[in-house]
Amino acid sequence: MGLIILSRKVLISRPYFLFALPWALLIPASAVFAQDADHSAQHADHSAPDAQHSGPHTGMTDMSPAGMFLMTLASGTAANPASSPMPMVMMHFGKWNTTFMGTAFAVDTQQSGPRGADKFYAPNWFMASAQHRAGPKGSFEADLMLSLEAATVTDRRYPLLFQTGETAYGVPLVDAQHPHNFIMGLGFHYTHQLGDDTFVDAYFAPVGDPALGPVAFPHRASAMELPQATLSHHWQDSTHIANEVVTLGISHKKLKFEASGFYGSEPGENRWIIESGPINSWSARLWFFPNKNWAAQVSAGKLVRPEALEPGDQVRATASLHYSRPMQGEIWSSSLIWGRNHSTATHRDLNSYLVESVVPIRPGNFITGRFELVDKDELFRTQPEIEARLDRVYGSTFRIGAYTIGFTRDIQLFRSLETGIGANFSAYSLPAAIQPYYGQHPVGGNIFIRFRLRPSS
Ligand SMILES: [Cu+2]
Repeated sequence: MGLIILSRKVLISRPYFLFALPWALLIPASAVFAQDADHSAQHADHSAPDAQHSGPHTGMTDMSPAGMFLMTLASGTAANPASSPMPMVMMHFGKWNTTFMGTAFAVDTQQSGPRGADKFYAPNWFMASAQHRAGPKGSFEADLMLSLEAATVTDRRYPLLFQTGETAYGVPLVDAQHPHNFIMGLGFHYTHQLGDDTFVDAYFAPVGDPALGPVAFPHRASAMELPQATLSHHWQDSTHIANEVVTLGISHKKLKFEASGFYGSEPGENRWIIESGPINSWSARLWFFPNKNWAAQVSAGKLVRPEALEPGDQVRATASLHYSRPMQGEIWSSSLIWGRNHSTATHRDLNSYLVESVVPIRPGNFITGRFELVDKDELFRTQPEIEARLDRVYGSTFRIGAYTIGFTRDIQLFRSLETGIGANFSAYSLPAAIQPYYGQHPVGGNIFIRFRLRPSS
């Protein structure tokens, strides 16, 4: 299976119309915003090239400290380092400050070996927020995040060797990643400034991101140039789409503590609906922001029955460290993440470790990498005889290493979209016991186009 992208077969068989869907969302929106250039649009990284003052807030109207506090959030109540890029378009309507962000990739992936596959797919998300003062010390914000992956990732999956988590057509996904829900987020924040450096915030989200784990990979600064999911997703940040999320937080100076209650089940296969259930799961997270370049968190949570087809609950613990700083007129961003799941059904503790970075070597030229070690015990879930035999000779859990290196180059195709073309390549390490099923040296590759809403400057 070579990386032959433009063969005749590929051109005929691939559903290129899928390109159109995320664009259909992004292009008209960005065209509208581009006309509004005068009073909108600051780019967090470019608006503060000297990095001495604080980023994306200029150009906003009537923005209180509580409002600025809310502006720093990337997904739910999780935050990238303050100096991370936040490519958002800002507009104001009366007393409302609104922001718009969007990213879409069109990807051709090829994965080697007996369990590999290839596919054309398009991960994407689009987010809008509207913020309003609420009293002299408070601010209210509503967030809506949408994804069309349920349409642009056909067959309820895209191939990704060694990936596990959730189901497709009633069968656990193995060597494949699920699409995200149409309504990825629908949440409401209220933040109140108690003192000079003290804020309390409340977040309620029928669909949202509880206080557990780092910023999820689709929104993480260090993962911006990698379209594919992390193998650690269900160890670290898979709760970014959860239902009935209630989070209360308090921050003082460089520390922030948050606690959440939420419905623990992962999204079902119907990605178009909003699910609901009892608030049966909880999490807590402590953040430390030593300065604008660093963010660190530790968090833990209990997820009641997260997987539809697996008995038992999960106790998840995560810790992560994130660093961003200006470089080459862009931003260099890195993350170091650990996540562990304890299953109450199997009593196994499974660990995951991730290092990830995107380095601008020149303006508009990014080298990116991601290295992961993940303990997987679900790779043979759909093949019980093989699973039982491996369990006798080797054990239940296989430590997989994934080593990805990639490059993206910005090309200027559209005035209102940051367009880039890129590629990445992954090699894997795996125990000898499972090499008969994956090959000795499984590899994967992706070639992609990336579109991101460009703030007009
Ligand atoms: Cu996800």
